[in-house]
Amino acid sequence: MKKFKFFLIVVAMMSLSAIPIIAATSISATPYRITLVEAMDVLYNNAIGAQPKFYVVGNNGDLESSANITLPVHRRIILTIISYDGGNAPVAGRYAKVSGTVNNEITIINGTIASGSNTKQAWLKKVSSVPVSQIIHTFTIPALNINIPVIAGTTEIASLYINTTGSYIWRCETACGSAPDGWGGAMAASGWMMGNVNVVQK
Ligand SMILES: [Cu+2]
Repeated sequence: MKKFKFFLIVVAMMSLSAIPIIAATSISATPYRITLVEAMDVLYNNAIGAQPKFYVVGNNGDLESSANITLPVHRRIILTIISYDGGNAPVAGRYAKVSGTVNNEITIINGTIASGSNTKQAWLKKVSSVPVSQIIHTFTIPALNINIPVIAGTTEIASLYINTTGSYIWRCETACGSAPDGWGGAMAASGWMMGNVNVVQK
């Protein structure tokens, strides 16, 4: 009887210690997928009118606020950014370079907004920078050296890892907002062209 009890205790201890190892392995092996949608013509207020805005596609399929984005630490993140926008915005040249992603690259799928037979398509093209003249926004986390220039009307896919937990600011680095000089409105509003990224064990 005593031997049997000891056996049960050993089995219980083994199974308790094994659970976290199995769970950690299976979670980190699965990529974490997050989709951002960037749209223009979102009513900011009656004085300013429309402003551009980043949304997070929520788990129920709705467009949710980008004011607080949660990302996992030590896990492959597949970040998709879909822009429904046009034109470009003033930006410093250094933000044309992709950084903080695997190989400092993103995959661009041109043609989210089809403009007829003259639209030049670039399906599944990997790039490490884009022409400054094509940038409408950026998705930038300065403290983590993550920078993804966003081309209007384009879908972009980034693969990245973040290796430190914490709370960081994400922001757009183009002057895409309202006055003064394009840095007001959306550019100064959490959930529009800036917000927090919380990197957690997930
Ligand atoms: Cu912007």
